[in-house]
Amino acid sequence: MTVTYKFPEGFWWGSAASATQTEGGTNEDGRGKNIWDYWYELEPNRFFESVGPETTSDFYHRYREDINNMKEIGHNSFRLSISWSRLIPGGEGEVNEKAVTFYNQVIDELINNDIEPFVNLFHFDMPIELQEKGGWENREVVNAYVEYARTSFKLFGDRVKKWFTFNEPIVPVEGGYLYDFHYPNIVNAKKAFQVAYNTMIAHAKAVKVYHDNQDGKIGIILNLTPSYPRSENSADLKAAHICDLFFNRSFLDPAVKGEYPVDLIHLLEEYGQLPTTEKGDKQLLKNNIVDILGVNYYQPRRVKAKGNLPNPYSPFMPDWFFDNYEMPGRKMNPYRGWEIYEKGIYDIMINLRDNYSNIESFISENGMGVQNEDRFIKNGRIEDDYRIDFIKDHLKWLHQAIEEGCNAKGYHLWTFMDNWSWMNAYKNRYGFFSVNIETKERTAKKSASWFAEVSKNNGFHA
Ligand code: BGP
Repeated sequence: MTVTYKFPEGFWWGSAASATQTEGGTNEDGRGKNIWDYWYELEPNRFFESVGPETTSDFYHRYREDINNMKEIGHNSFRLSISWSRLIPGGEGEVNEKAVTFYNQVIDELINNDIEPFVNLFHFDMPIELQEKGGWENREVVNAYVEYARTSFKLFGDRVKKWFTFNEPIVPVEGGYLYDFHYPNIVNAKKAFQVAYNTMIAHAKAVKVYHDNQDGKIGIILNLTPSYPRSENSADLKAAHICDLFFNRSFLDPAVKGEYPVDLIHLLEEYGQLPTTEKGDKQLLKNNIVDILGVNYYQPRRVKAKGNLPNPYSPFMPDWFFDNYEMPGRKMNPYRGWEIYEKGIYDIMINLRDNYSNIESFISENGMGVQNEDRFIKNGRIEDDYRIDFIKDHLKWLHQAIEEGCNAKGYHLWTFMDNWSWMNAYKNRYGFFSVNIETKERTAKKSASWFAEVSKNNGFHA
């Protein structure tokens, strides 16, 4: 039986990308360096096939062609990020006029093609000079970020009406301060919590500046990974609850409710891990909640109770409270090593409906990175049926959530065209369009034309 999945009027169809992963042009027009440029100089071997971020997909020069392609495949919205170190080289001080011209052109080109720009301010890309001052550990950097946000709102806020302060702010915490996959590669939980906390303060201050001066919407983009316990046993349930506190609610609660979960505060207190705070912070968080929430969803988190007690002499880690659980029979994306669990998208939305005042939200990233996609070329095009199925299966659950009253307004794929995936560089490809990394030529995959139809019909049959 064929079922029709029709989405609400005005549903946002599009995709998301980030500056460091797509722009290239890193040494042009006065752009400053960020932590990725620097880390690559330091340790190129840590990046897949030693490919760095200098040119990536060359959006800096080819954005007109790309925006035209977006239009072709039915985008009515697109998320980009501003590169802080391009707009304000060094992170503080003078604005780079060439960068203003570039982002103005991109924003205008999108609008002229009826594609609404959603603009994110920070996508893992700390200017290196500010990292040298301690990055998010340092409240001076928080102030610099707020000035950067203020400048961006002033420059582009007349045309951009959806802003996001951060993309996945937990990831620089995990990568840079717990699990060694982002610069500065520190492993220190206490610092990690300070970084997370200060990021949240930066966020709330930027929200305040926005609400005081502008009339659009401002939000944050969080990667919500539902934590599923192995069983209903209380020890497994506790492990899942703690994971949820650390990895989801540490940002979700302050962003949407304006306060941290009490359980999280107690746990950090008990282990002497509470971050340093300043007078007025609590009120700042309370008064500056988001208007809109972007949800990135790739994979669930499955956990079980700890099998062995952690070594009491080892430094504190969140992992003291849970073990990862490999569910037998789980469906995997083997290239990325991530489980595919479509229903997770529905569970997140129901949680937002029931526990987070059904805040306006959308799927701001979802997607499937696949290695060596050239093996699927037929008649010059990558036949990525696996990606079409992946999107369809997630959209079905999103549709179900909307039917049940969830306030989900759109779906953005990660990503528009193949891009530079941090340490994985160009290993796994995610785009509707493939990119030849030598010639930079773009070619539509099968999913691109499928998506054009979905957008045109505001839904699909399956
Ligand atoms: C998200 C990030 C993106 C993107 C995506 C895919 O966490 O917001 O920047 O990279 O994941 O992950 P990866 O590129 O690591 O495969």
